Amino acid sequence: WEAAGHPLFTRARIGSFFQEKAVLKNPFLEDALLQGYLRRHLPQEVVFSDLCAFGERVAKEVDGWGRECEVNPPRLVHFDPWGRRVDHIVTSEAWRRMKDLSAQEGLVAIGYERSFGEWRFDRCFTTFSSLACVLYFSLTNSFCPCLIGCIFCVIGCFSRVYQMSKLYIYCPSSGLYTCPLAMTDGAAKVIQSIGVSWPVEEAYSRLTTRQPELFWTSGQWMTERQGGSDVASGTETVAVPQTDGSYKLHGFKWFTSATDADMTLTLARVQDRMGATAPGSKGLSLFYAEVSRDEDGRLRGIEVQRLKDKLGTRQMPTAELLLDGLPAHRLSDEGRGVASIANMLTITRIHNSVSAASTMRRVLQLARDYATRRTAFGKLLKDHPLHMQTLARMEVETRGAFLLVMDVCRLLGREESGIATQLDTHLLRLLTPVVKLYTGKQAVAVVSEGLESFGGQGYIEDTGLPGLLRDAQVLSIWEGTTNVLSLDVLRCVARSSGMVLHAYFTHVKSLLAGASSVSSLAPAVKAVDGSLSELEEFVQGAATRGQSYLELAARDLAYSLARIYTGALLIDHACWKGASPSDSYAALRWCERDLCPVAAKQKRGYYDSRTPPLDAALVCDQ
Ligand code: UCC
Ligand code: FAD
Repeated sequence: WEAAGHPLFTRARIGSFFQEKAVLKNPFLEDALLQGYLRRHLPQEVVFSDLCAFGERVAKEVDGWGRECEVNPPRLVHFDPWGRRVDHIVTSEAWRRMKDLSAQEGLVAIGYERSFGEWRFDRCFTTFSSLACVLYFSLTNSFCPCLIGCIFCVIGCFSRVYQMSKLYIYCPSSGLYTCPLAMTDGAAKVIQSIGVSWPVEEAYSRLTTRQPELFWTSGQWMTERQGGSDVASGTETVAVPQTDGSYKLHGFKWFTSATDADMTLTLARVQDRMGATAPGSKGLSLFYAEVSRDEDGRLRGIEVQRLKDKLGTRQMPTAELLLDGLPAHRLSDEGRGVASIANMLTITRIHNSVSAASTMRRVLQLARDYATRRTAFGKLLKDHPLHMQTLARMEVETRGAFLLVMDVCRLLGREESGIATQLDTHLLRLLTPVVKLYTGKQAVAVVSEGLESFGGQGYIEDTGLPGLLRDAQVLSIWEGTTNVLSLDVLRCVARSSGMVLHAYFTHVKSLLAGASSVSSLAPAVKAVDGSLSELEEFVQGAATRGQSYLELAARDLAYSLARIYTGALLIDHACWKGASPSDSYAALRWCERDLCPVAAKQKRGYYDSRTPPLDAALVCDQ
């Protein structure tokens, strides 16, 4: 065209160059660490082939639905054309497809398909029956039922790793459907721990089914206007006993996500005959309610006040609900509401962490692809060492987050399969708030950097990239803010009389012991070991300090726990015989940071009694 004498940019032309977009490829096949981790822990072809096929589906089909959920967000229709109140939350076709897909792919079900009866790994291996298995095999040349049980149990205890790996490749394409799935999983867990019997046996089977037409999702209605963190003081909802033993709930729930759910778990205060309720945590009980409609199509006992206008998570309806006589059943003993819903918090906090790690991974996969397509200053971005250094730093964060998250999933699976040691149980309790608070923050930083790696295009709405950042921002807010979870760390340390920390120190040391002979990792081992000693010293000194000192140190303590443990996991993974040089490099890089900020800040007097007034004066300086 130019050769023919026409200038390139005439009025009607916009130039001939168009940037190729970043392409989402199969997120499972694109993830070397995920594959390595699973190869190390799950030697099963069946898991690989399922994840590979699902990854293909995510890239080719599901990602488009996720986009549709974003551009076609839910809306609330309050009235029908004749003025009757209907409170319909209209969701997109894609959002509804996500529900069916979630059931078909077993995204909740996998976590509960551990139906291997009495055959337990622990029993088989802690008794002489394992010897009997071997004898049986050598005599008959076939597996005895017990050995098969052993194998199944190994599979069973890794069900959570398998399930969460699947969610990990799904999450950024799910249009946030992973949010209702998290709450659904949490509700199933609560029911399982309370006992699968009336009135929740049908609910349990629907929450954990693979059949789309039967599948239910659950809500988690805890937050009220006076408090989302301080649920104990903030909950005003009352439960009025009915003559048949059920209850009617009256109150106002300020945030209820995925409000198109089929059921919910919620908290309320039981009214006595005089209409009085007990205050605080001791007055809260846990309730189960179905979200149903009467013959006129009206919601039973619920009015949807409005949908929230949110920064992100726009794909999903989040509503304010007036509970106006919602029929419900009490699931916990009176006054045991918070303790009973804690199992749900554990599950949803782990899902949150999976989501954080997976969003980091996704933005990196796209940034990596883009770096092979975008040219600046005469060469592709991938050939600019400074650009690759930036991506490499994101990669180190993402690898650390992934290993920390998967380790907590492993611990959860062990606990649920009945093979957890006391150490595992303590670690699971301690690391659940730690992984949630740490990865929630990492996700915002990594995704923000990820957007920048696309230059201006990272800021353009219909690339789909800004939504990743908006959605990441919520990960540190819901399911417990960073500070509230830091205080939860203190709580579990105090309530276990320090046993959770003892488990932590023991396990980190055992991870490091396995690396003692690997010279290339020596600097990393030394760094983690040194930081662990500093942390131990802090903990010993802190035992004599008051509560306000500990609360000031809580966030830095949680960060220290996260960084040191993650360092040990990266080292451990780098020692595995199938590890790559990049695994070692990532471990070395991670361990170059300040792994124990709580020790450094303590030395600088950050938690002394003279600091809070200085902080307050600084904040309030006019
Ligand atoms: O945000 C929400 C849903 C959003 C959507 C879900 C997305 C999921 C991921 C999706 C990815 C895409 S639902 C709202 C979430 N709300 C919170 O997380 C509340 C945050 N606040 C807290 O966590 C507080 O620490 C409270 C509410 C737990 C504090 O309550 P209390 O009553 O003041 O606390 P207490 O008195 O210390 O604890 C009461 C009992 C104790 O048991 P007992 O009496 O046996 O000693 C505690 O040990 O509850 C027990 N407990 C726990 N147990 C409290 N927290 C825990 C825990 N984390 N684990 C085990
Ligand atoms: P506050 O408790 O008022 O916290 C404000 C600030 O104070 C925070 O920075 C917090 O860290 C800090 N803070 C509070 N207490 C302390 C303390 N003791 N020490 C130091 N700092 C402290 N809730 C549900 O129940 N169900 C849902 O489905 C649901 N969906 C949500 C969806 C979205 C998009 C969002 C944004 C929220 C949702 N929530 C839901 C609510 C969410 O769980 C709460 O907003 C969250 O737990 C924080 O509670 P809050 O808003 O009352 O904040």
